[in-house]
Amino acid sequence: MSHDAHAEPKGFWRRYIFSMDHKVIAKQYMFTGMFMALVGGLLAQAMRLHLTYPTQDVPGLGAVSSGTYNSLITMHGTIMIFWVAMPLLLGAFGNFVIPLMVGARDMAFPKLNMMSYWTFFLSTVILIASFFVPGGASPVGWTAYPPLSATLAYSGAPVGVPLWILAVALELVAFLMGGINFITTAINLRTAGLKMFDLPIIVWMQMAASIIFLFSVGPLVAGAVMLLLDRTAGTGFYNPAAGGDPLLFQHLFWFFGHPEVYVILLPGLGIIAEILPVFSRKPIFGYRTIVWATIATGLLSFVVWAHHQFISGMDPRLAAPFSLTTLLISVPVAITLFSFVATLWRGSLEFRTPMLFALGMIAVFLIGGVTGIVNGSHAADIYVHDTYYVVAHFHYALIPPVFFSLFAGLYFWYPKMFGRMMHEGMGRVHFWLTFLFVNVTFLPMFLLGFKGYPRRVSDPSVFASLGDMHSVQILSTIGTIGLLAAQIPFLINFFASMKVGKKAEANPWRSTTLEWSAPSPPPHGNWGPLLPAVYRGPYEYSAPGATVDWLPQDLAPGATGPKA
Ligand SMILES: [Cu+2]
Repeated sequence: MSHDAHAEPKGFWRRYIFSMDHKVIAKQYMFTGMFMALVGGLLAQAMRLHLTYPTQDVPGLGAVSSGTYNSLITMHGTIMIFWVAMPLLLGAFGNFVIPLMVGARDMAFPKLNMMSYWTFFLSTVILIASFFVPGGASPVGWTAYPPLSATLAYSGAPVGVPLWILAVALELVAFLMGGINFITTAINLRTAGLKMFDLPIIVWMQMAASIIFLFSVGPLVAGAVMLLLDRTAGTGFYNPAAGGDPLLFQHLFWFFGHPEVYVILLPGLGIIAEILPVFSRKPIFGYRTIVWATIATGLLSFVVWAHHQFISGMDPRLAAPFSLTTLLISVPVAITLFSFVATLWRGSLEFRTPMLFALGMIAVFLIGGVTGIVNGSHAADIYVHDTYYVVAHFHYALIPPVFFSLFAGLYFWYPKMFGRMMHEGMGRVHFWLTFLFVNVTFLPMFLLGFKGYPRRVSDPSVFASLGDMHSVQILSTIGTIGLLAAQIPFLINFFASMKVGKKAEANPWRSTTLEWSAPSPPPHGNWGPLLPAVYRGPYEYSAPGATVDWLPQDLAPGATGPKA
């Protein structure tokens, strides 16, 4: 029995809790990530309410001191990146689709996979616990820059900061274990006939994200250990008085931090790459170009990190080269986006909910991409660094892959995951409200940035001399309230459809990749006694001479088309 195959578990605990089945582990990551998205979203809501009415209590929280505000922003950023983006885009989608798309029975190391989730679960418990310890949760920002983070006298939170460091370290370990499984499964467990360049794009993107993560995490772990030593053992790695340098931590942090945004972006783009051909009934445009652009993005992501430090006191001679590499990295990403748009060209477009979120992702992400050029140019960055322009930019760059791709992927693979369809009408309401309120929330922040309003300041009214922007603050806060409310139809649809949704066929979207050849939902071990064999590329839609407009990868040669 090959090592990805394991016996069907008996009993509730082995079947649903300590499961080695990639499909169950995918759902565990998904539910945990969705819960943390709610936590992260409510923290953002509290921040917005406080920024709009700094002297008033926030419902459910009471008075918000500047210390509490610092904890709100720290935990919001930390949770959205490490406990929402990572578990949903990698943990859930990577786990669910990779073994099915390569024609395997499970991940290469099922036990390690189970351990990766439970390590992640432990890290989640520790992070949530840090809200309730004496001194409160960490207030040093998700970037945890010293000297604030290295000095108890400055930061306070005597328990919150070390717990934050421990939780993040465990989370990183969990995704290291997950990444090893993703890469090994995608390369070693491909079924007969499935060549590397027959792999669906999402598998390439998940692999690239896992490899980037593997190579970028080391320096951060070293940096965190030195931080903990400075904070608890009195070393001086980041203390100039002791011969150390706080800038060292910034380099170590961003050597991880910037590649991390591609660890999030690439799986998000991968989801879009799977959806566009299905709802355009056309092969993806430039399959190999997208694969090479992904590899180029991965390589370049390691040489741009100091664009976060243009005005940190770093040697100014470094600014121009890092500015150049930063502008360069937008090229392969743009190539991928243009290929996406070219896929739509002359297609027979179907605007089902997955497709709406896919198109919304491209539209909103473009704003994130284009506005990043200002930050990437070291001269222009002097004016916008640490202002709300940066906050607007990175939300426009991160919300599309994290939420628009997430929703696109959820509406798309829900039938395969749960064997039922989500409600299309509610899906459309969810899309249009989310699309509207994302823009109502974040577009006004560019205005605040142009006015010079700094980020991470608890009471913006101290900057009234920059111009009264209270109405802009109110507009942005209305946006966040609308954005949270817009998720209600989704949550109802998501949970209710599990019980009352229309029963799903094996291939409701008439798609060509392998997962749609398995039943909905797939049984333990995914396939019958025989594994599927692959005879063609992943996106053969509207092939000349075919009787129907889709040719599944496992359709034997000579067959003119699958059963309609
Ligand atoms: Cu960056």
